[in-house]
Amino acid sequence: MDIQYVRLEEKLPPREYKSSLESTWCPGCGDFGVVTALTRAFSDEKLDPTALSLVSGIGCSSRLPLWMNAFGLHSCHGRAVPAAVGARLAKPEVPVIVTAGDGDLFSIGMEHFPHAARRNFDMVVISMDNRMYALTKNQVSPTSRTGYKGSLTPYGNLDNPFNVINFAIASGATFVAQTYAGNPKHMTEIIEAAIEHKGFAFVNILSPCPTYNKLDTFKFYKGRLVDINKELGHDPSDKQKAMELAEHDYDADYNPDAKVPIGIFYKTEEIPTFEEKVEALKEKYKPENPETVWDDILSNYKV
Ligand SMILES: Cc1ncc(C[n+]2csc(CCOP(=O)(O)OP(=O)(O)O)c2C)c(N)n1
Ligand code: SF4
Repeated sequence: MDIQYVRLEEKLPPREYKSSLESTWCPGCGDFGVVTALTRAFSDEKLDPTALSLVSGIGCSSRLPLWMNAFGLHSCHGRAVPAAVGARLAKPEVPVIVTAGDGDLFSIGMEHFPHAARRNFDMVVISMDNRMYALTKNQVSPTSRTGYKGSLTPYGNLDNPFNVINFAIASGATFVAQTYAGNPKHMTEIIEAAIEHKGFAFVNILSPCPTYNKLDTFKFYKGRLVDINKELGHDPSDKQKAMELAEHDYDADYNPDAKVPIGIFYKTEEIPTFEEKVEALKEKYKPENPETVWDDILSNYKV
């Protein structure tokens, strides 16, 4: 069953998707780039600000819905994904975009991510990955590099970073991509592809925090990024290759010459979305046809 999003007849200019509130982010924060890319993508996709939901958790990055002109739910720390699932099920014709931090999604909110992914809800989950907790003033997150010095790890992080790309693929996400806050064109293309994808789309955006994170800076990413689709010809239907390519990101922790891959790692549209399955059930058991329900239920009890 094909569920279509509400779309405008004409494109709105990107600025129409921004709210009048003044941002409280620090000058130079990578997250500004994410706002720019989202407004461009919403404009290109002709999304209607009155039929668009942005859901976040808590963190610097999770403030994003405040700066946007759309419905926004600034929920609880770690609960962006389940709140977004509720929005999806209530109104399947309204696109839902989660924008949250790597801490929000992969520390306290970790248990929600794989279950939303495997159920293949048709939504976009964006991690604004600054590789630490910024709002609470610089603690390590699951994506922090080994050796990262945060306020509670003055001798350096002992943990190995978590590979969010491979986790998303292994969880059953049907679209998995990575992009970079310093490249608005690439970010916009990836966000548009994620919105157009039918199913659970995960986009990791490498978004530097110049105030606290002195390792994962714009300077660090400069010259390291490799577009796996355009430069390496990666075919996103190749799941095994996708997982191999994603490993390279994490070499960057140990090898100063390592490259950081961006692009669409994995994509399949062969798996139905949860919302499509619900619509099919509603159609099968619609009120005009009540005996179907009883036939099906009673058939389970036949001896
Ligand atoms: C239940 C709960 N636990 C802890 C906190 C404190 N807290 C607020 S934001 C945050 C981490 C934010 O990191 P991240 O999600 O990566 O976002 P960033 O600020 O880096 O953008 C924490 C631990 C909280 N607000 N609520
Ligand atoms: S502390 Fe870092 S992540 Fe938070 S607004 Fe400032 S630069 Fe951005």
